[in-house]
Amino acid sequence: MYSKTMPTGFPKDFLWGGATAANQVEGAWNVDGKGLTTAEVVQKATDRKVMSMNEVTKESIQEAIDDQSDKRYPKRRGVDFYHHYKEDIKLFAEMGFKVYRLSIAWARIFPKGDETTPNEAGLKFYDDVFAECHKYGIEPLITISHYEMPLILTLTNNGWASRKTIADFTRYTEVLFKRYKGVVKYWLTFNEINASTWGFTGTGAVDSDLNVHDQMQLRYQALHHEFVASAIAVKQCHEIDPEAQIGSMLARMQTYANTPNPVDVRAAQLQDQLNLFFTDVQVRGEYPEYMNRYFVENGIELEMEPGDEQLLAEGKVDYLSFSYYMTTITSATDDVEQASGNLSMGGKNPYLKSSAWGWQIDPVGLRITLNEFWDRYRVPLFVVENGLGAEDKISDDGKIHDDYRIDYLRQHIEQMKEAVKDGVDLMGYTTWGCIDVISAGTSEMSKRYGFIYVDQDDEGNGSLKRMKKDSFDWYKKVIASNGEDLD
Ligand code: BGP
Repeated sequence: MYSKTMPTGFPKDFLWGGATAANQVEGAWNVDGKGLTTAEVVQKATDRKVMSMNEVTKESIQEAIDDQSDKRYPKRRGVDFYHHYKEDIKLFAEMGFKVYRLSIAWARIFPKGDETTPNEAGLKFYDDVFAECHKYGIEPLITISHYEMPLILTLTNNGWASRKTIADFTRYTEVLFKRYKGVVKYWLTFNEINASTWGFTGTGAVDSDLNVHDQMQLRYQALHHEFVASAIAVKQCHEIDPEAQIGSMLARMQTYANTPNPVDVRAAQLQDQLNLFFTDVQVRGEYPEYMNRYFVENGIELEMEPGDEQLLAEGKVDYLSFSYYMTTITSATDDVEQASGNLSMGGKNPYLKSSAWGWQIDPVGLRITLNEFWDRYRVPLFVVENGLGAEDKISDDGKIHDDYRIDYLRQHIEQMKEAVKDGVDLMGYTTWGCIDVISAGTSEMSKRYGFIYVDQDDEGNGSLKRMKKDSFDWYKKVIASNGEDLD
């Protein structure tokens, strides 16, 4: 008699919560010893459909260094979580969060990136934040580098382009694992590590003066340094705090073939491989063969040192986390109308609606991705970003009726539950931007994701007052029912 049964819902210890990132939420960009970061030299986009997060030059960086205001650099102000964290975490607790994903600003701990002793005021701030989380039984899930690094590492090493940055990063991670041993149970090394193929925000390297080939050569070399740094961090974490779990984090770019024509299906398979390359390295511990062909055909020659491959094999992550927002279409020919999406372009899907920023909404795609990841990697999975960016308006009754966000989240939670019934080992779900934050791609405030509205506009005007949206009480119900009551 086959005794295995089908799960009927989320596991009882499912980690419900929400996510933010230091560079988008904290503000306090120049207090308590913190150094300037790469996120704080990026300006707000002039067109909301065009990402500004990678648009930097050596000149624009110098201009930003000389500018001591936050007027043109919204990520310097965030939503002032630095001074509001007790109020914000209390609100997360009111929703019933089991986990809160946040990132540590590397430049609060090592303001210049190359110091040998950390900045105590920075460590103390996160001591206090984690204590506030534990006060409510909320587990912190920490992203060690979320789209930022000390700017000095760009100026001296050109970010991850230089192998020297590995030592700076692993000195930082060792301090974190020792300081927060027994306090932080869940770690992630790099946010959306595949974003390094898109440029500055992932690599911390200025490559605007290079041609496309040289840009990709630099970015894949930078990625190799990040892979090695991540593997060393995984080993450090296992040695310093064996009770903790450390994962990788990918921006999932689920794509479909434009037609059943096998050439389109093959084109989509290659696009999928180019997205899974990162998780293949960090979960399986080695470079996949299909990348050998890709590197040869694109003239990319990676420099590796003896021992690097051994390190990758020893530094495999414990779980795989990812962001999921949208899906795209891939065609072998380029006659497909392009859609705009989370940091990357792709074809338009006639079966899907899009957000106001052109992101194609595809809940079933999340079930597809979860099944594919579980089949491929056999490690626990964690959806650490999912949400709908929208221009929330305060209605005449003074409330924010974000039914559109409830619908988006409900549909994605339904598909996660289907994936759990399919047998996928899913650890948890942290919605992106559980409180309104500055957008990563465009540095807008008006692209809101939160259950909690923050009174601030794109120019930084506002009281920063926090206000519950309709989705706040809805999500509270979802968590209280462990994902059963989604109405
Ligand atoms: C992901 C980032 C998050 C978050 C999210 C939404 O790429 O990891 O930091 O910002 O995208 O993107 P955006 O803020 O551009 O709408």
